[in-house]
Amino acid sequence: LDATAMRSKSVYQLVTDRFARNSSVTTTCNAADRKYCGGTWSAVAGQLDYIKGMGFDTIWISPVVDNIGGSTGEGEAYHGYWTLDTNSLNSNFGTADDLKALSTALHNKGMYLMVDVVVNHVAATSSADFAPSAAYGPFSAQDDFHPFCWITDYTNQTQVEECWLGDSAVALPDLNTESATVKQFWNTWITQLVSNYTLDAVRIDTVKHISQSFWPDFVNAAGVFNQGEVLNGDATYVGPYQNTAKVNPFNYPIYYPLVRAFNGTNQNLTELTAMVSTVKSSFNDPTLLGSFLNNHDNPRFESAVSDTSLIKNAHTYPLVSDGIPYVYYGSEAGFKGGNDPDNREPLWTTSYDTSSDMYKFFASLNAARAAAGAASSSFYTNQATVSTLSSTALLVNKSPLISVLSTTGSSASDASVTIPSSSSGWAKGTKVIDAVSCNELTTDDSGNLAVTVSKGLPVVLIESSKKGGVCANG
Ligand code: ABC
Ligand code: CA
Repeated sequence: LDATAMRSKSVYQLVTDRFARNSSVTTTCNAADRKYCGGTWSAVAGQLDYIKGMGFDTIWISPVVDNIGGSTGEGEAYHGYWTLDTNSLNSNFGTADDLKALSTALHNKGMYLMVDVVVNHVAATSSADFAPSAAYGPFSAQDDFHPFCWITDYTNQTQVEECWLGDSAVALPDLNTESATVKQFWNTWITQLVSNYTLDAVRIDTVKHISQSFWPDFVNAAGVFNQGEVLNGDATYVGPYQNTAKVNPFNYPIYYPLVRAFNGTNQNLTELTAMVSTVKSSFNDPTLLGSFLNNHDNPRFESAVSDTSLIKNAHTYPLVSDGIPYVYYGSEAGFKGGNDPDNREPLWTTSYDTSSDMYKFFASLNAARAAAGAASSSFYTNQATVSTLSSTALLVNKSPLISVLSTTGSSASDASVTIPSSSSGWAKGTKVIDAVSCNELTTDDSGNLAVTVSKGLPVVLIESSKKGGVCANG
């Protein structure tokens, strides 16, 4: 997938070890134990209809390469980020043929595969006395690494790039990504990985821990769309990774204000609207950022918020605003795990229930997004306007999709807001449908639309004539 093709995709993020396993495996999986639970690529391939049924067309799977084995002070490498030999696959998840079969199975369903890649480091249970060996595959020379030092100050960019992540239990020896051999290796490696497994996109780990000058050649060698992790909430810090380094970051700058906007009733919305403006001025193209509410590194939103309407409003934002939406597995199942490792629960305990309220909710949002994209060729490239309609209602205008998000919560009495014709562009007597309630509304003689927010639920509107698969089942 190139950027143009990726814009219309909607991504489901999963941790391979936790999403699906062969039904003959019955051992208990406690996320808190930080152990392998038996998830595999072939089991993922067996549950693609569950993902597709929610309207997602792309999966991001956790890293696939060989990791350090055994147990450490921080458990096992079930998440896949503790690379040993990047030239081999992690056999806990299957074989090369299994991974190829997953890629093929996706493509046969009109779906796409994004694989997580770790370029910044390998892993070890030693730090100061770490000595690379042949077990590290291509990186067996001391020169392939930056000398040992811990990152202790995240505001010191030299440290962030050249010192090591991790701690004394599991160190992440930092690769010398300035070295010509290391650079050359990675560029060839990513070309081959994409080709061997027919990958459609890559998720790049720890982007800010490598010099910006490393990235343009690497993403060019990948040749497919990339979404990169620059874990920082400051848009002016993250922006240059897109503008100069050619990586498309996840939208961490929006993530923090988004969580704060909905993590209680009647929160102030101006931090979020202000950040939308800052993002617009900091990135060349905000419509290529990765939008998310949950992921594997942060406590699930549901760990702090139990109000079902606040949860739905917060989850709506990434799907109806700018950027490529990412939904973390388990959001559809009401998982509430907090910090890593609790946010990496096994999904098989839910029996892949497609009848839950949240499962259907994500299907409705994806249908609305797809309908908007089908109705207007500029839907994905035009930047949304985000403003407040009242102190508790946010208007997200990404024409032809117009949403009202509310912070009042599920116990609130009905509230009325008006979407003016001047922002919607709707003429008088236009019929629009709410993808969430499936209610149909009609604009008044001035083209304004009176919207009743019921039980604090989000309202996701599109003209009825453009509704496509929205509310196809009633
Ligand atoms: C293990 C244990 C954890 C334990 C941890 C210390 O060690 O499991 O319980 O807490 C992998 C595994 C993890 C594992 C780590 C380390 O390896 O998944 O389970 O944690 O062994 C990426 C991946 C992540 C992965 C790695 C390593 C990197 O998404 O899953 O972790 O390959 C930093 C990195 C970031 C990394 C993240 C986990 O750590 O930059 O790439 N994620 C500040 C710093 C950030 C820092 C963040 C969290 O804290 O600036 O650089 O991320 O430590 C905002 C600010 C931000 C600030 C946040 C907290 O607040 O703007 O700058 O981030 O307002
Ligand atoms: Ca580094």
